[in-house]
Amino acid sequence: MKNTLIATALVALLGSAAPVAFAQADHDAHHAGASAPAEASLAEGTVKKIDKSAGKLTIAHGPLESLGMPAMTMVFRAAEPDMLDQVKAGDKIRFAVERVGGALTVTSLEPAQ
Ligand SMILES: [Cu+2]
Repeated sequence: MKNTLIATALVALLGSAAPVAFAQADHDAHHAGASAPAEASLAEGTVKKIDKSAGKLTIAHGPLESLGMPAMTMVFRAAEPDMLDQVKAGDKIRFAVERVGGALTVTSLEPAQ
């Protein structure tokens, strides 16, 4: 009887510990960020300049956690030339940025409400 109780207690202990261990692993993977999916949270920014001939735009952006970048004003490549027709200097936007071939590239953007 005593052995049975100990065995039961062990099973209960292991049973409750396992999900915690898995949750911890997921948490760490999420923060590694190296392979963060494209739909990761959008950054916020204000368009400062559009350069259609170069296919680039300048954005004053907030902190970009996925890139470990503080708020700053900088130039991004536009993934699609059409994106540069959707915005103008002074527009507030929400945008996704990815490193494509070494260049920080805006892969999607939308007007901020
Ligand atoms: Cu930046």
